[in-house]
Amino acid sequence: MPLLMIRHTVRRSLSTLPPLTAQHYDIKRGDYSKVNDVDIELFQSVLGDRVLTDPALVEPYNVDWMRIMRGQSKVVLRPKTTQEISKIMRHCNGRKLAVVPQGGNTGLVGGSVPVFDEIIISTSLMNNVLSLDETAGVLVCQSGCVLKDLDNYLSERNLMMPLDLGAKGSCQIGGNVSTNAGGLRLLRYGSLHGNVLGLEAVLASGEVINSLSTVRKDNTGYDIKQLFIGSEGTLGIVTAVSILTPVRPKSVNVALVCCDTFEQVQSVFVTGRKLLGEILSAVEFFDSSCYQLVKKHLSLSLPLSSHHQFYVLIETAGSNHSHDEEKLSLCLEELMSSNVIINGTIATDYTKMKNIWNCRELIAEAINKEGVTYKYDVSLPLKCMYELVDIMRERLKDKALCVLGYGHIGDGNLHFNAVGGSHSKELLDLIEPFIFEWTADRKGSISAEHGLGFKKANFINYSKTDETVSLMRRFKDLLDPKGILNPYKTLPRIH
Ligand code: FAD
Ligand code: 2HG
Ligand code: ZN
Repeated sequence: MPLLMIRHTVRRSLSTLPPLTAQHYDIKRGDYSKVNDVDIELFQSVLGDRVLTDPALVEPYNVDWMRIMRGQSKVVLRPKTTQEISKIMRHCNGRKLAVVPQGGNTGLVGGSVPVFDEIIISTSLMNNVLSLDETAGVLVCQSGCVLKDLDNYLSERNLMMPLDLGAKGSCQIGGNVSTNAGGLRLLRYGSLHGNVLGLEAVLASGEVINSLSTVRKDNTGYDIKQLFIGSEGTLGIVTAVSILTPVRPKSVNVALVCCDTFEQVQSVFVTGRKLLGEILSAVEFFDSSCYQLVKKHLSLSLPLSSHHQFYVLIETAGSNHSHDEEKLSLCLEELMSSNVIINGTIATDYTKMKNIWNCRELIAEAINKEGVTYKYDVSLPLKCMYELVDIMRERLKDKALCVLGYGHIGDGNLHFNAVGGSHSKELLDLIEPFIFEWTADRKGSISAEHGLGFKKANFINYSKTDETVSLMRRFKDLLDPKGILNPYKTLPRIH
C-alpha cells in the first residue's frame, strides 16, 4: 500500500471550554445587525432543516481546533450548493449580517471560528466531485470535499492530490485553498498558487464568480482566482475548485536520520537535494522535545534512539523502486561517511514508513495535549532557522512548560511552539512582538502557511508594507463593502 494512504482524523478533546475570544482579547463588536426570527425563517426557506440553532449543536462550530478561541454564534448554515450560498449571502449583505466561512475547522490562527455572533456557513455538505479528466490530471470538486477523501478517490485512478498535511482527515479543499495551505510535499509539487487551475466563489453580495478553468495555460487578463487563494474567507466563499492532480508515484521510500546540530540538519537537506534530485519528495525535521511529546501523549516511538537533538525525515517518490532505494541508500552512506548524521535508517515496509510519518504528522496533536499552546509559523533563511528556538528557550526559561521547533526544512518553514500550563499574558508578552521583530529583521515572513486569521492579523506590517496593506483594504472594500465576510480577520483591526 502506498504511503499516501495514511488517514488521520484529527481528534479534539472536549473537556474544557476556552475563554470567549471577544472578552479575552477585548474586541469591539462591529456595527452588524443581529440575527432575528425573520432571518432564520429566510435561511430555513433556502436550506430546510440544514439550519442549526440548538446551542449544543452550534457549540463545536464556535470553538477552534486548538481550543483557544471561542465565538458566540447562534446559527450554523449547512448549504449543499453554490446557489444556496448565493441566496444566503444576498440576504446577509442586505441585512448587514456578518458571516464566517468554515471548512474542516482545523485552522491554527483562529480564522475559522466567529469572534462575536457571526453566522457560521459550513461547507461540510458540499462534498461532491464534479469531474475528473484522467488524461490531463485535472479534478473539479466542491469546496467541502475532505482532502483525504479526494486523495483516496484519486488513488484508485493512480493520481494524487498535490498537497498533504497532518489534518488531511478533517480539512477541506476549500479551507486548504482559502489558507493557501503548504504541508508536507510543497517541496516537490509547489504551492496551491500553482496547482489550482480555477475556482468558483460567492462574493458578499451573492454574486457568483465562476473562474473554474480546467486548462493549465490561460493568459486572458488578470488571474482573479489568485486573490481568493490565501484570503481566509475575507473576500468570498470558495464553492468549487479545479486542481492539478499529479501521477501517484509507484515507489515511495522513507529514511529517518538523526543529527546533533542544526548545521548537520541543513547539510542533510543540501546533500539530499544533490544526491536524490528529482525523486526527493519531502524533507521534514523535528527536535528532541517534539519526539518526547509524541512518545508521551501518543505512545509513538521511532526506530532510532531518543537521545539525539534532531530527527530528519527524507522521503523519495519515483517510478522505479530498486533505483530509488539504491539512491537513498547511497545518500545515507554519504551522510554517514561525512559525519553529517549520527545514525540513519530506511523504512523497508509500509508499516515502518507510516510509523515514521506519524511521529512527524502528529506532533501538533501531541503538543495540543500538553497544555495551552502559543503557535508560530515563520519563514526564515535556513541558516538562522533554529537559532530562533534557542533564543526563545533562553528567553522563556521556566515560564513555558516546553519549547519546540520543527517543520518543513525544505521550504524554510519553522514551526515554533511554546506550551504553557494556562493562558498566560506574561508568556505571550515575552513571545510577541519579539518573535515577529526577529523574523522581520531576517527578512522572513510571520506566516509561512497557516495565515493571519484572528491571531496574527494585527502583526501584518511585519511582513507587508503600509502600501500593500492599504491596497489589500481597497480590494476588501471593493469585494465586500459592508465588511460582512469574516470580520476581525487577516486585515489589521487597529487602523
Ligand atoms: P478551516 O479551518 O475551516 O478554515 C480556515 C480559514 O479558511 C478560515 O479563515 C475560514 O474562514 C476559511 N475558509 C474555510 N473554508 C472556506 C471556503 N470554502 N471559502 C472561503 N473561506 C474558507 N496547514 C498548512 O499549511 N500546512 C500543514 O502542514 C498543516 N498541518 C496541520 C496539521 C494539523 C494537525 C492541523 C490541525 C492543522 C494543520 N494545518 C496545516 C492548518 C490547517 O489544517 C490548514 O490551514 C487547512 O488548510 C485548513 O482547512 P480547513 O478546511 O480546516 O479550514
Ligand atoms: C505541521 O506542519 C502543521 O505539522 C502544524 O503546519 C504546525 O503545530 C504546528 O505548529
Ligand atoms: Zn506545517
